[in-house]
Amino acid sequence: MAAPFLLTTELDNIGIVTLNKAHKRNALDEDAIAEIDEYFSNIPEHIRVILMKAEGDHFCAGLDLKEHHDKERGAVDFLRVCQSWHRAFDKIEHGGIPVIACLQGAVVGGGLELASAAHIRVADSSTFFALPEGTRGIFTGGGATVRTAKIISPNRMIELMLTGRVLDAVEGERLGLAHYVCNNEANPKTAYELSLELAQRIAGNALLSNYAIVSSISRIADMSATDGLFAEGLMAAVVQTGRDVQDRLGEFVNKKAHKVKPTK
Ligand code: 1HE
Repeated sequence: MAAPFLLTTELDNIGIVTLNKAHKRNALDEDAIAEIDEYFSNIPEHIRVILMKAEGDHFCAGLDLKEHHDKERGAVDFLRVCQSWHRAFDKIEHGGIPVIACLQGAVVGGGLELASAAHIRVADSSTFFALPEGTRGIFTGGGATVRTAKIISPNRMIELMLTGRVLDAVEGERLGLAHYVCNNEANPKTAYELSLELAQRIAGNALLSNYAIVSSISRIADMSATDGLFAEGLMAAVVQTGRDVQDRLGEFVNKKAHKVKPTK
């Protein structure tokens, strides 16, 4: 039997998911997508945050081009493949649990689509981003036209795809593809260390606040302003029913809570 594509483990209430096909640069074949779908469909109830990382020097080389070549998929076959990616990545983005992607090396094609479904992207300084589909005679099919375009703007995505240009970690951060770049002078931590630190901090937030943040903001961005404001009010009202709201507010009122301070 083939080794699983995903290794999964837990650190307290943090789920750690590792792409585990380094010899193929973690390229995504049909089985890999099915495993991602399966994990994100069945997140254990005690898991508060998920950290998604990858074995080897590269996060993910995108669609398994060998499988795609060998299967000689027709239009309907590939439409189905794309829909299976959409379903799996939707579960990452809209599963209600914050997902942090810890990146290194290639984050390209479908690898960038996968990273774009995460809520936070922490990049090692070795990270590079590209959408080489145009140069391979294919097109994005794992959600980049929706998610990556939302992050960097549709026009920037058009330019990246037409030219096949490769962005380094710092250029990626400037466009929003990474929220943090690590392993450099400004931030000497490894991407994993910082990802874990962020995961632990986020796990300490109220469960319902995290749910609202990852479930409503990107959806509200797709709504009209009127609908969005209504949805925001509803979401806030639901979050308000959380068990620890009064405790957390009480800590502030009683001067026991941290203050919001500038970091420098
Ligand atoms: C692969 C794949 C892959 C590597 N599918 N097998 N994605 C791309 O166009 C990226 C294609 N890959 C690369 O450009 C490079 O492999 C990397 C920059 C990621 C890494 O380079 P390197 O020198 O470290 O590794 P390598 O020698 O190129 O690859 C090692 C092995 O992984 C090799 O197989 P081997 O049998 O010769 O050992 C490669 O063939 C294999 N490999 N990448 C299959 N992608 C739903 S639509 C989504 C659209 C897309 O994602 S398009 C794909 C874009």
